[in-house]
Amino acid sequence: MTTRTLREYLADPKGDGNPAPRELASLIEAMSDSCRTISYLVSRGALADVLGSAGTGNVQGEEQKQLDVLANDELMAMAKSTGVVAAAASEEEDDARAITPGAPYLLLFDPLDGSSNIEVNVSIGTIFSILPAKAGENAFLQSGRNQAAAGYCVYGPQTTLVLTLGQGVAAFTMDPPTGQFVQTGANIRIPEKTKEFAINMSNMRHWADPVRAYIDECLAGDAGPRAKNFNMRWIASMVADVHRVLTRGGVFMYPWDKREPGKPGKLRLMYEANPMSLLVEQAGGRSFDGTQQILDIQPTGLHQRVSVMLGSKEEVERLEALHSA
Ligand code: P6P
Repeated sequence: MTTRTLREYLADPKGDGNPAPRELASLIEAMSDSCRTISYLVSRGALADVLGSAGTGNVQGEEQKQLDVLANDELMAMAKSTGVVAAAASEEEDDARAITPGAPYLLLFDPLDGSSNIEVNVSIGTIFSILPAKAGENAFLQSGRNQAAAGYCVYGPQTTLVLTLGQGVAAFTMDPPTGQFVQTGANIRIPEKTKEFAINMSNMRHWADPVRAYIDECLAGDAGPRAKNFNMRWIASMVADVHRVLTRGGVFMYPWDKREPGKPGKLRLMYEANPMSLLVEQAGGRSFDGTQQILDIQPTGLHQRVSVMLGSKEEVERLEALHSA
């Protein structure tokens, strides 16, 4: 693969000579600049005295880490600076913010997903979703299939931006000496078959029957109905777990469970499940909520939660079959 910067990629994402829409390209470049800034803050950790609690809570009722707030402020300032964001919504704020009236895009983000891992130096990340701007108070409530672009930046051993404009999935790794995002992945494909599942096993007794049946099949290994042994991973950082699935296959699950039966799941639809589902589908995988494909969900609330089962096509299809049995 010829080495291209993010800007060069956006000038010809499909390789057919057609550039990404100018305003979309400028928003994605600005997002990458913010990810570089957040990556630096994350990498300094205790040295920058940014670990620990901010002493505040968010709309989710979760304690905010200082880095959550700093990342959120960085992204909101970026949204305003671009001039192409009509309004922005964040996991960290109750309501969407009006930014630039008449601008073409809506920006949604989880500024620092997995923040419970911050103090223990485990990979975390920023997740973002870009929708076409619409008039009216429910402008954000568009299905995931409407996304103009989606992506995440994982802050791990490398800082890597993974992006889709709806024309395949590309990856860009930040080169520390220059801070430049250089393309390191093109037309990323998730292997249809896998031997790796990711779920928080401590919740097993609370799962719905089809989820329990699927995991039991995996645990039965080569003596069971799947006739192969499985491995398990759980980083408890969605960005890191999904990055692994995009990189080598697997299935990532945070399904509904009986602990809070009125809640559809833990993860949020608009700025976690939808962007991740677009990436996964664009890479040949599937993303299911127990009833339908996640990208087909018609949202009813900015912070609504959803049950998530996504990754390798064969595994998600097995889960779909068990849910319709
Ligand atoms: P648990 C991080 O807080 C997060 O929202 C996701 O990134 C992650 O997959 C999940 O929660 C982990 O949840 O219950 O295993 O701590």
